[in-house]
Amino acid sequence: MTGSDPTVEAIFDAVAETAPAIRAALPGRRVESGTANPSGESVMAGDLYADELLADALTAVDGVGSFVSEERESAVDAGGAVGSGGGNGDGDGDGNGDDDAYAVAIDPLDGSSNLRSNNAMGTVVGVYNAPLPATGRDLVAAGYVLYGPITTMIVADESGVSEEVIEREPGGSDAGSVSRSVVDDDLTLPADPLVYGFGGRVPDWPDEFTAYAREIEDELKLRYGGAMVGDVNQVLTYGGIFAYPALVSAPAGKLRLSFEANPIAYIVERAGGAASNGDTPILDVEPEGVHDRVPLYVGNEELVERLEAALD
Ligand code: AHM
Ligand code: MG
Repeated sequence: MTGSDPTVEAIFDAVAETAPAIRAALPGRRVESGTANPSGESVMAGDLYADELLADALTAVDGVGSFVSEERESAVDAGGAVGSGGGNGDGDGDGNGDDDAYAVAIDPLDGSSNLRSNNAMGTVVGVYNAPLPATGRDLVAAGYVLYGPITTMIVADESGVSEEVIEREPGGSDAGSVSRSVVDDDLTLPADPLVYGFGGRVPDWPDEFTAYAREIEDELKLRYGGAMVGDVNQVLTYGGIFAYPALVSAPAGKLRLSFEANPIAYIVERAGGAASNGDTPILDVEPEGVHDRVPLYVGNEELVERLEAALD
């Protein structure tokens, strides 16, 4: 359940309605497609299929001006100028800015390398009130679908964070037969953190991060599944910290600012936590390009602050 913006609501309806179709299509799409994405990574058949379904569903939403995807070099123009006015796409041209539309940024299948091993993955969504590249402060809402044993969707806007269960109605097969049931309408990070998950190979971690990790290992329980959405969902559920750090071989880390780090930072900040690139809140990081990467440290505020101090 989100606040009162009908365009944002329609965007999350479209994502929820697409989720069962994406899930149903995965068994036959666990192989590499033979192509690479703009970040130079090998793309699975499931990535391409999810990207196509989401592009079709989201460009059809009134008030969506552009669709930008981790899997595409450039934005898909959905009609309507993306700006700072409110995203209702009403086209009335009255000059009050409410003709402006939103840019929707998508990671269609986050953690898709987990397709082979049949582990969790997800779809990440950022709704920006500015053309991309933009900072995370231009987000008006963000969310993710988690394809775990059940399909859930985390939705955040200025009113807070909620968790929904996404289900296809019995016997239903079309998009209109998908239900969204709110199971928690005020998701907040537990005060006593329990879990951590850090990506990358340990020998590739900078020494300062390794020292921090050694402390955290004594305090928290390791939970790392190889899909950011799954690992962040554990942090939202149990409290803790997730990181895909700066690496010696890759100082910008692995995750993409526009499609992964910003939406997750928006959600976790709204849930009472913090997200940093090591010295700056993720939402304040100025992008140079849509496919920029960024180190991501996200979770309970106290743990992220300690990490920033350790890297200082
Ligand atoms: P993807 O969106 O191409 O799947 O890549 C991002 C994923 C994240 O979900 C996850 O945190 C990270 O890559 C895992 O990387 P690694 O396999 O190096 O642990
Ligand atoms: Mg991803």
